[in-house]
Amino acid sequence: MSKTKNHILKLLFKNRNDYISGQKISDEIGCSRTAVWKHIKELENEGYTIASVHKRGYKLIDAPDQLSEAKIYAGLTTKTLGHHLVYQDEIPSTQKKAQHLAEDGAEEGTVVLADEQTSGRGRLGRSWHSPKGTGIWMSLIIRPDIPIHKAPQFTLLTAVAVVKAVKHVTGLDCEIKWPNDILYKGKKFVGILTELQAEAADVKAIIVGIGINVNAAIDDFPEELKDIATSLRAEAGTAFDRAELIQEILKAFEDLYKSYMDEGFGLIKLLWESYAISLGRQIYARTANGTVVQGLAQGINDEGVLLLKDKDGKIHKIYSADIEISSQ
Ligand code: BT5
Repeated sequence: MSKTKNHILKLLFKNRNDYISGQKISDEIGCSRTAVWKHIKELENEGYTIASVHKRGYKLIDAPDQLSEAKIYAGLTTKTLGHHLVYQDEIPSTQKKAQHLAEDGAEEGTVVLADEQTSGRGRLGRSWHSPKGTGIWMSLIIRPDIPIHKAPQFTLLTAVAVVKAVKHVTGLDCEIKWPNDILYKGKKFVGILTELQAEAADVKAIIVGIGINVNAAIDDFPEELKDIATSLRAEAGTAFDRAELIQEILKAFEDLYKSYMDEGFGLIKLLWESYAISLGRQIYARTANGTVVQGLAQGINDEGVLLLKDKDGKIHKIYSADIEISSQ
């Protein structure tokens, strides 16, 4: 979207409850009223409903579920998170872009968001299906002053933020599967990827990638995902406004992040445990080197590490793994 059109859209969102005159828009932006009118027509062609009344001006009535910086800013209630927003219609991976931006010194709270990813990534080099127009693909850059061994706690913090936001926007109660999946009735619709930039033992930046299937139809999923994945629309039977969900996630994340920095991991641990499906169940944990540990999931410790008790009563600390929940 052109800069001028984006600016006009921002003004329309900002004045959503009122008319804004063509003259005022053209004064603020520094273009002619004819140019304003031309851009308004273009926005209407893109699916925006804009009332236009003689002598009063323009008023935004309805916006399509099309992501844009303007739409996200308009309802953002955070203090800083997302105020620096990098939005692209198409990108290889928001995570990769955020990594580069963080290396170049991007400020804390920067968010990278895209409507489509052409090489979305999961953990361990896996791919993440990120089609156009139906999901949330975003990466947050934060710079907490913490030692690196605490960074995995941010995967859990993020999961709690997403569960809360999903409940708020859709009413659905979903569950967390350690460490980074959010499921609804056993099917995955959210993946979280937490990556780290460090200097010696300290965190320089944490890049939190969040992928959410919002309005995708199951039929459109690739074959290998049809049985294991779902979307919010498929579960609720109705489509959701992605911008609203993004705004809620950023708010929930910012609040939990503040609680974390002020008071530590305690509250997040409690909330996480209340949403977790794996606790008290028999688990198989397969680590990256292929070792499998089987045991009863006891809980997480203060660092967010999963504790498994094997049949001999020995407690294993699982730092990173794929887990499978036994049906017994
Ligand atoms: C994850 O990895 O679940 C982390 C996914 C993070 C994606 C976000 S999107 C924004 C940011 N930019 C990126 O490039 N990535 C992040 P993992 O636990 O390794 O799970 C990957 C597995 O999930 C795949 O091997 C598939 O089986 C499955 N999968 C792939 N796409 C999926 C989708 N859209 N919905 C549900 N499951 C999916």
